[in-house]
Amino acid sequence: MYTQAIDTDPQFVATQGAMRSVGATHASHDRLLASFDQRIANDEKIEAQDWMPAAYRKTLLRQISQHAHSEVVGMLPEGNWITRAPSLRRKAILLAKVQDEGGHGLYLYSAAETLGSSRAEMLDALLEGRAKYSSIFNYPTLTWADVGCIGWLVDGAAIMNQVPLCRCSYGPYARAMIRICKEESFHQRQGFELMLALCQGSEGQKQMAQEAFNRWWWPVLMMFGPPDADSVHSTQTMQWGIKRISNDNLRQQFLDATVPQAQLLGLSIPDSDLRYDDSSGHWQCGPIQWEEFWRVVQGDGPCNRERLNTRRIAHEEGAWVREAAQAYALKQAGQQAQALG
Ligand code: BYC
Repeated sequence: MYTQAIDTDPQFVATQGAMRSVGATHASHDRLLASFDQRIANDEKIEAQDWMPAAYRKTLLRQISQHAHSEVVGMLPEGNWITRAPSLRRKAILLAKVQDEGGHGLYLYSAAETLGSSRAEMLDALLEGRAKYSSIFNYPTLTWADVGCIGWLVDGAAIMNQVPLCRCSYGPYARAMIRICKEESFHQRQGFELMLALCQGSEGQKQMAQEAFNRWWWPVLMMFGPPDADSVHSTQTMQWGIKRISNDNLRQQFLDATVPQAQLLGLSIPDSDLRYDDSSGHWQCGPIQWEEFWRVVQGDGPCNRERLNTRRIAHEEGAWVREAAQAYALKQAGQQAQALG
């Protein structure tokens, strides 16, 4: 449980109570909103017990729960390779990485819970197809090189997107992101190292690396979200200090960092329009197929059905664990109550 949840300002409780019982007057709402806006302008952190506009709460809940779902669904493409990792060392690394992703899901569900939604409600939204998760996890991992590409490219993209989230205006989300980013950094390095080993290996290994790279390159560029002009949430979330850097700017940062890495690996980038623009000092990619992105986001990617189905089965098969944990917690609470008389 977050400690700030018990550190509640009595004046806030009184204000909330009054607003609930007699209905918020416009004046009191305007005062609260002005104070919230001022805190955002001052770059202060908003905490779970603080007043916040309903729309701020809603968009955070949407983004953090989607992020949590992405971490948990993101365990599946790589999880498929744990039994087939080519050495004990690779298996140990992959196990640790996939376990980290599960941990990220837990921190993020906990951060989202501070906004007033239960984990069961969030999971229902995922399993019933009402909540999104990252488009990238709807692509298959056909060979061992796909595991390298996920680490190098997907986690590399995740770091670009998530480091600015450590400065997010909502405290519990920002703090969760600090540890997540440290772990993502290790994930990215192990992916690059895996790709380096393949690219320095036999002709067959090099070919495997190139083919996997060809599959992941475009979906990873899409992962940053639609172009800024089509991003429905960016303007507001940037005003609120949730999103600090726009989708297109993050995509550009990723491109500039990753093209030289691909060149170092000796991989050819599957984009005949890719060029370095001397005047801006940036790499420019060819047109992104946004129809493919929206198709995947709307549930019609190569693995959408498989991923959700696997999560549904895991949820059903895990029911006994949840029931046992609840029964144990109830028993403990009963024993404690008895001991206190
Ligand atoms: N996939 O207005 P926009 C990881 C949706 S986990 C699916 O720009 P926003 C990892 C968007 O939700 C990586 N949907 O949205 C884990 C919105 O639809 P709704 C996950 C997408 O929120 C395991 C609509 O398109 N990272 O790295 O301002 C192993 C319009 O978009 C996507 C996070 O979740 C997408 N790619 O910006 C390895 C980070 N992009 O909700 C690695 C936190 C957009 O209105 N999230 N949509 O129905 C964010 O930073 C932002 O939510 C996004 C999107 C940049 C993703």
